[in-house]
Amino acid sequence: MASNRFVAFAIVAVVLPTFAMATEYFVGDDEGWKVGVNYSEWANGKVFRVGDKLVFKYGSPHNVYKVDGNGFKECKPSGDVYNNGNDTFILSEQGKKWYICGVNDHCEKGQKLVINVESDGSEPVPAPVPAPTPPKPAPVPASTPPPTQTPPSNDSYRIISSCYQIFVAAVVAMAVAAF
Ligand SMILES: [Cu+2]
Repeated sequence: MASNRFVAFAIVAVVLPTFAMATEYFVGDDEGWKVGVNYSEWANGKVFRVGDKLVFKYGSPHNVYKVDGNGFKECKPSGDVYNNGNDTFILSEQGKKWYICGVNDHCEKGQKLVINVESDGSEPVPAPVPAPTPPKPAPVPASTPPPTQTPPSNDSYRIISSCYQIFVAAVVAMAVAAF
């Protein structure tokens, strides 16, 4: 029946996006991570979600520090330095994330990135579940011919169960009687 197909579609439509959409973002795209790129502009309009990845690609003088809002504002590196030129950060929780280059005055010159990570869209937000359950193609009805027309055989039962049909039956009865 059409309703079954609709249900199948609805299930797929709801389940699919929740795990199939992890995105890998290359910071600065082809420009990579360097001085002279406007990373606010780069981030603008992008939607970062829990589970997505942020990849910093760069050449030798640069590095990456994941800092807090203050470190971002004041260009103060803190914590671990990442400097292998291909640093991947998995966005594991919601909220603002700040990244800066700690080399010389690169951060002051704009080599800094702030993003806002949003929920991954699934309702409860548990720790990332590593079990991708594939969307099962809900069984499409193979053998149910839709009996949309009221079969004449069990009218009596239906008439009892429906006031409207009682009314219709009464009208029919009167019509029959009138002839
Ligand atoms: Cu730098």
